[in-house]
Amino acid sequence: NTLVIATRNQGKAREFTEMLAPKGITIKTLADYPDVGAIKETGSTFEENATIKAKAIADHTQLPVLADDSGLEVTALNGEPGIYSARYAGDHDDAANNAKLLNNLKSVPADKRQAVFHTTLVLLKPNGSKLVVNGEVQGQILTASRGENGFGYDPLFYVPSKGKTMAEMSEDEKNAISHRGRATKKMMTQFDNWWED
Ligand code: ITT
Repeated sequence: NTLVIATRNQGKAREFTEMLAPKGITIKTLADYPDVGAIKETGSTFEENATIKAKAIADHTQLPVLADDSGLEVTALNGEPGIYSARYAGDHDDAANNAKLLNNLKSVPADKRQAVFHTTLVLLKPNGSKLVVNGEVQGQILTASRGENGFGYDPLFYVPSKGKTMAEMSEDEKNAISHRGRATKKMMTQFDNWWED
């Protein structure tokens, strides 16, 4: 009765653990599998990369797996950083990524700073049974960080309908409207079918 979340990102792990709590299943993450090496995300889409992560961990653990590939698509940057969001500034360093984003947008005015957060979730069993769902949320990139919660690009991602950045929201508020929250809600409606499959 165990689901492995194929992530090393503690922010993602925290959000999924909270959202999946009502399911009453045992959640593990890659923190429980320290012997798993780096997984090369060689795909060219969110779905390809989520599937690569899910397959590697389903093969390794022989357990059902949830993988998340996500990123920020900024209109004025032709959709960048997109699938490269984690390593935008080289290493996976949230502060450096945010600084690079602000720098690349420094001449872009307030009304041209639209962005989308995208998540693709892949559920995969060792027997090959697979479920794919997507979620998105629209926002704007601010010119300076606001808020202390969340992770990654959250302090720069302003959601007009809430009047807050993602980092100014509580975890429940973020999960209610975020790309990952929306994808997870869709996943939940099909989860039991997949789990029994
Ligand atoms: P795993 O592959 O181990 O899951 P990762 O952080 O490398 O962790 P991704 O390859 O999917 O994950 O990279 C997504 C990046 O996009 C992530 O590192 C953040 O910088 C950003 N991101 C994704 N979801 C986010 C969110 O809810 N809030 C802020 N930034 C987010």
